[in-house]
Amino acid sequence: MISEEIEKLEKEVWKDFQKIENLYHLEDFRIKYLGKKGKINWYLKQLKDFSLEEKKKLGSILNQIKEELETKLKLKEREILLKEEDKDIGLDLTLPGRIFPLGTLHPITKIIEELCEIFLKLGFEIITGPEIETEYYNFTALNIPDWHPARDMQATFYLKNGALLRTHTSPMQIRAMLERTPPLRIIAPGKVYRCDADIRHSPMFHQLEGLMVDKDVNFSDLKGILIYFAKETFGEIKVRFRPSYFPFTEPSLEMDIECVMCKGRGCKVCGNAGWLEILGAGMVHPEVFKSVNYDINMWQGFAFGLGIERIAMIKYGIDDIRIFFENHLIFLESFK
Ligand code: 2NL
Repeated sequence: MISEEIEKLEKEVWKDFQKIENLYHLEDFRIKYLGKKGKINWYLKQLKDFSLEEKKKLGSILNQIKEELETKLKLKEREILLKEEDKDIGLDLTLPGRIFPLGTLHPITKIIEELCEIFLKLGFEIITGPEIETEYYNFTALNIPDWHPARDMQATFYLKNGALLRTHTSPMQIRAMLERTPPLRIIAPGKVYRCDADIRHSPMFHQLEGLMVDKDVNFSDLKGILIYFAKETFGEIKVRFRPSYFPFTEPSLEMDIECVMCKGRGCKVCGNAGWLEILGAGMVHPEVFKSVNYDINMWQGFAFGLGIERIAMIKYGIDDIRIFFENHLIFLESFK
């Protein structure tokens, strides 16, 4: 008798329902009884051979079971999900926390922060300024003559209406001198641009410049500051000074550190010299002071400039500057 069979089915359904413990059981159960080819549908299909009266009676019993099951399954599913969530977030306090992927600061940003920190300790102040400049702030005020090769199209990116991308960080310091009155102790880090690209040059790179102006600053103060800076950056290391030339300083010098690779014996990195050039510096040229209206009989100053990528390459033994700008995650994450 089909009605007895349906009664049996109902009992079986509720007995089986009690056994559901997780989402897998629940899905198996749903397929077995409520699926297209499930048991309830199977009986519903059998009804086609019965009388209208029996079809109505048995059909409504089967549909009732179906409806009740659907609501109970929904409740059961919520109950299971809540239990699983408890397991996940609250109950097992010995589980390690979830790890979210975090980015890192770019190695160049890190070096800039480290270098700034050294000068902040010495009482310098960090300044910023525009990357789009005029010939006046980038060249003229720095005593770089009209005929100087640095002004050529091959070296400088010119924009419309006489604007250009700054080729060094010095224009920030010119602006700071015009805005302020001495004494002055400033550090200007930032992006600079030059028409140049190979394993040692990138069209965009970073510099950091420093400037101190006061009534009684001399070449020894400059050397003292630079030696302190080299020790803070590279640890106990030999340094040497060489005379040099820049249009904006007089006298000018360059500082070398003993080659970190070969310890002065000579290698590929230092071109067998045993020394690596790390910065240029000098006493601010009187022509520069004149262009910012500082009285050259009252004020003296020193300035220095260095390439951030160069410092980072020496520090981390990197031989191709382009790696800093190619965004390989393996490279970037190695600085975590
Ligand atoms: C280098 C050399 C240098 C300066 C930058 C400077 C700035 C002002 C006045 C005078 Cl406003 N001088 N800056 C001075 C000497 C050297 O940079 O090799 N940089 C990568």
